[in-house]
Amino acid sequence: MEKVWWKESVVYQIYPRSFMDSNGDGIGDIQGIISKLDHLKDLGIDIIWLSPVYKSPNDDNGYDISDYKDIMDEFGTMADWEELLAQIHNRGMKLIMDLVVNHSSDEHEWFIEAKKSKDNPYRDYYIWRKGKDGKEPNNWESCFSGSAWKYDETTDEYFLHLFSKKQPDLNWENPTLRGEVYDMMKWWLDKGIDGFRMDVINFISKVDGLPDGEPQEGKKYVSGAPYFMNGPKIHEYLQEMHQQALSGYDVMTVGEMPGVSPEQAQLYTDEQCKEVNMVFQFEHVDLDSGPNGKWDLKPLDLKDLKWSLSRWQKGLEKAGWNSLYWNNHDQPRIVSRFGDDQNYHNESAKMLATLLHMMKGTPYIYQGEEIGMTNVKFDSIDDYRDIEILNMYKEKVEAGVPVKDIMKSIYVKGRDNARTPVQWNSSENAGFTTGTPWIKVNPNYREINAEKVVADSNSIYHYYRKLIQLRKQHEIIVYGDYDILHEDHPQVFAYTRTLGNEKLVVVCNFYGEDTTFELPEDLSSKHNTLLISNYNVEESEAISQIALRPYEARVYKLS
Ligand code: TEU
Ligand code: CA
Repeated sequence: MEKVWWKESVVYQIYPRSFMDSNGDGIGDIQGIISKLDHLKDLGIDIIWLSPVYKSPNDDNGYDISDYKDIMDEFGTMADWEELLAQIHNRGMKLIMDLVVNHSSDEHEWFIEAKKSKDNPYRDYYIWRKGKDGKEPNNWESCFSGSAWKYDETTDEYFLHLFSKKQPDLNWENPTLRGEVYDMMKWWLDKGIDGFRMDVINFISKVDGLPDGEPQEGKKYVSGAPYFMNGPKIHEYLQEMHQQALSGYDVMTVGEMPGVSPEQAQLYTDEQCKEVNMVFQFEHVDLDSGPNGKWDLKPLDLKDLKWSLSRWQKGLEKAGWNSLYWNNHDQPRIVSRFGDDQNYHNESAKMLATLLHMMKGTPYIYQGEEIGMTNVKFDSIDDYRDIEILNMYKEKVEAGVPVKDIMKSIYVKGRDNARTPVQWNSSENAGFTTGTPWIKVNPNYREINAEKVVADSNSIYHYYRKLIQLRKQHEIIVYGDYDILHEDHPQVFAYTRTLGNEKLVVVCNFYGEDTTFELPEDLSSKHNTLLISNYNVEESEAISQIALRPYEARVYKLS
């Protein structure tokens, strides 16, 4: 397996709107980010992934782009962005930008033109169809509720939008559009960026004819996923993109790919295929959803998590590469989700960090994760901002679902859990802004904030720092092979890593009760060194039978 920098790096995701506000307008911005770069450098971060900062009407907080080559006014100017890049590079870190090209904003100049007439030169940049029997061209549901089609009066046709009405899908069948995208990518690469995170990039190739999705009892619109996820020309497009835009630059790429399997991920990330370096898969964050999608709440079964993470570790062992994440701007906070943010906040956050960071792949940390930020419960729907939440709420209220039940699903799964402002200190608004924040601060900021955890050597923050340092010190954490231990243990997630004669043993108690874990004789008989743990461990302790306290995690190196 080839050794490269992006396999040995740790990435930190910034969602600019919620990171740090420098001018008191309540909205995070680029100067705010610059003011906090030392926090990231001290943590040990190598690469920053910046969620979109381009011009946008913010229907989906920047994932609806109206100008790919300019900066959103609220975030600053291109000069601010250039300063950001320079300041990141000065600190020896790298910057990857978000590439959102499955769709643009409906306020992008291309779409404004495309709407004008059927023979406009930009018409074919988007996906237009005639209605069928006075209805939408097909029965696909938008990811943000309702039909995936919007009717346009001027030309009496519908356009496709897999996300919001203000995010029309781009037509990748059109070579001119593809060329524009590659030129735009090179324009940013020439500014010196270090790569891209590619938004829903496995949605860009749609099946010819856009067939109806499988009808479902009682549903007007249904998923069209089989006809746009990992579509027929996806590999062709990604290879073309690599060849025409990326090759020749020493950069990294990560493709966000809902619905991807390990087998497909291997094709996307195999170094021979020249598509992307790694993908974001969703299997492990879909395990607590029922058959009716993310709002259909279901408790996590540890067996499922072991099965899923293990098959991804093994699936990309020989070719390809994994990304490792618990959190991003679309996911609820992990300590609230798979940990216990009430009784074992510190212990469970550290256990989850250990479990993930000792695996094989490139780890991603989402802003606030390193200080143990939690989910939030706002009493009123008026305090929520996310379009996915607001559309779902409206649809369910109209369908007669009790508000109490809707709010419960928002508390558990809503994207705004991840989007409350970063809690920097215990001053008003958590030090995020001197004005009124665009979304309320989590009321627990006096207990949970960066200033506090940086000052406390036993904190979640210092634990993350140590995990990152260990990855730099031990090649086995980056390149060692993964194998699960005692797959059937009901309470413990344990595995080994192996590189040559070296072995690592990772043992994590996933629950708030004591338990014991028995190491196989061939491992327990070896000399062991404790690399990290979230509890005090006696040095003399034998490891044949490990007594684990609530959410206890330990990593041993054997020799
Ligand atoms: O998300 C794509 C995606 O898979 C979403 O359906 C996501 O899973 C959803 O938020 C689940 O609740 C990307 C971005 O990360 C997201 O923020 C954008 O809203 C979306 O694409 C459209 O650009
Ligand atoms: Ca601001």
